[in-house]
Formats: sequence, structure tokens, C-alpha cells
Amino acid sequence: MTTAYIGIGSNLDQPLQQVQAAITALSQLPQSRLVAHSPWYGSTAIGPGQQADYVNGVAELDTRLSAHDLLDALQAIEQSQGRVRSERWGARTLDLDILLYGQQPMADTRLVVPHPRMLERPFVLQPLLALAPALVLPDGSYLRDRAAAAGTEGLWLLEHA
Ligand code: A4P
Ligand code: MG
Repeated sequence: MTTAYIGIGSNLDQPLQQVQAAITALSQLPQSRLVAHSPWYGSTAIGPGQQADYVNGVAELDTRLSAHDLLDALQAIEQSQGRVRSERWGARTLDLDILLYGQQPMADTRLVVPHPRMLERPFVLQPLLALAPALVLPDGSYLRDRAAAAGTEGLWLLEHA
């Protein structure tokens, strides 16, 4: 059993409903147990052009799926919620990223874990910190230090729904 943390983001088609539907879908994944999810945060979009604000959060999943099978399952959930892949970092109904898969780093053409941009992103680090305040990252650093370094600019807590 491996504990995986999944980054969840949406900025199209009623984002709060999208991320809540994602939680329901994650709770139904095979060989897995949804342990908890963070509160939801609003965040300013990072990416090209003018984009709507995001809703972001993080889910904790205990799973027996391999990292690649988990990625397949997450992409199937994205598809079922109407994700259309167009430009990189473009607006999306749902983005599910594997932030961490246990303490195992991995990198191949489909999957890089820890997620390469997570350490720069308040909308990942703050919800992860809310969920796992004592977490130590695979490089030995403390999540709380990384989150303090990234700060909270462009991030706000939504009412817990
Ligand atoms: N991939 C590699 N590693 C992973 C991983 N750890 N988890 C590959 C998930 N996928 C991973 O992803 C492209 C490919 O990345 C996948 O086919 C998979 O094989 P994608 O979801 O199709 O495209 P993307 O999400 O647009 O690209 P990318 O590079 O993953 O973008 P990011 O870095 O996830 O950024 N601003 C705010 N405020 N909030 C956000 O949530 N998200 C993004 C997306 C940009 N700006 C944002 C937010
Ligand atoms: Mg993605």
C-alpha cells in the first residue's frame, strides 16, 4: 500500500463542482482508499493569457495501483469530466496530478514524481500542508519549510464545502 497525494485543479465550468466530483471519483478508484482531502482554495491562474481563477486542493489516497496505473485512472477521471487537452497550462475543467507516490521519485516519458513544479506553487503546497503538516519530501526537506518559502501569494481559502 502506498500513500499518494493528488493535486486537484479546475478553472472551467463551475470549478467547485468539478473538484467535488473529482473527490467522489477518487473515492471509487479500485484497490484504493481515499483517506482525506484538503480544504478548497481559490488561486490566481498561472499560465498563458487571461484565465479564470482556479479552485485547487489535494487528496490523500492509499493505493495498491502502480503509479502508472494510477495515472491512467486519473486521466480517465479527467476525460469523464470533459477535459479537452489543448494548450499547455490552458484552462481546464479538471487537472489531476500525482504530486507524490510514497517516497519514491520516478521520471520517465509519462510520469515525473514528485511533480516537478510543485515546490514553486502555493496552490499545491498550502493544501498539502493542511493535509499532512509533518510530511517529509523524498529529497529529505520538510514540507512546512517548502510551503513557508513559497508563501501564499495569489491564494485564498474558500469556505470549506
Ligand atoms: N505527467 C508527468 N508527470 C505527471 C504527474 N506527476 N502527474 C504527464 C500527472 N501527469 C504527469 O499533463 C501533461 C502530461 O504530463 C500528461 O500526459 C502526463 O503523462 P496534462 O494534465 O495533460 O497537461 P497540463 O496539466 O496542462 O500540463 P502540466 O505540465 O502538467 O501542467 P501543470 O504544471 O500541472 O500546470 N494555475 C493555478 N492557479 N492552479 C492550477 O492548478 N495548473 C496548471 C497546470 C497551470 N496553472 C495553474 C494550475
Ligand atoms: Mg496535469
